Amino acid sequence: MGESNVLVACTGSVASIKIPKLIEHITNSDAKIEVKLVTTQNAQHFFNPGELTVKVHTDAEEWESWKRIGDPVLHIELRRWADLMVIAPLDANTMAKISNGICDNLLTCIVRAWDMKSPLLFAPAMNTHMWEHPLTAQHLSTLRGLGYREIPCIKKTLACGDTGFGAMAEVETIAAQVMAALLPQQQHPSSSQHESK
Ligand code: PCO
Repeated sequence: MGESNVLVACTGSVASIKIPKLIEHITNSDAKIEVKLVTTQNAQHFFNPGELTVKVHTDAEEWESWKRIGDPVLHIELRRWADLMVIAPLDANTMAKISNGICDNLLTCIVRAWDMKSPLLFAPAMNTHMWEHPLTAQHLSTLRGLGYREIPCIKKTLACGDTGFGAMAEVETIAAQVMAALLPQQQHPSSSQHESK
C-alpha cells in the first residue's frame, strides 16, 4: 500500500464545526494517510485549531513565510505536497470564487494552481435559499465540468432553522469518498502523478 497526502480545506460555513470529526475519520482509516488542513479566515470561527492533531495552514502563514525571492510559496508547496484535495465544507462564497478563477487567499490559490490530474473533491454547504439560487447551479456546473467531484449536500434542518437542502454531507460519506478517490494510488503508488515528496 502506498502513502497518500490529503489536503483538507474548509470555508466559512457553520458546517466547519465538523472539521475535527472529519479529520479524525480520514486519519483513523486503514489507509496510510497524512492530512494537512487549509482554512479560510472565516472558517476559523467554527473550530479550535488546538484540538486538531494535524498541521493547520492559514492566509497569515502564506504572507509571513515569504520574505524574499527564493523563499517557498506556501500555496505552491501545498499543491505539490497534496495527492488529493477535499474542500469540506465549500460555502457559497468560495464556490463562487473558484468557479470564476478568483484566487485571493491561500485556499483559492491552491485550487487555482491545482494539478488537474489529481482528484479535487468538494462538499457544498450553505443555507437552502442560497443552494436553490440559480447562481449555485451555474457554479456547480462549472466545477463539475472541470472534473472536480461533488459530494452532494443533504436535506435537514440547518443551523439557521431553515429546512431543506444545503447541509454538508455526513463526515462518514466524505471520508469514504476520499478513500475511494485514493484507491488507485494506494494500490499502485508508482502511478502517482506528483513530484517526489
Ligand atoms: C445555515 N447554514 C448552514 C450550513 C450547512 N449546515 C450543515 C448542518 C450542520 C449541523 O448538522 C451545521 C453541519 O446543518 O451542514 O446550516 C444557515 S445560513
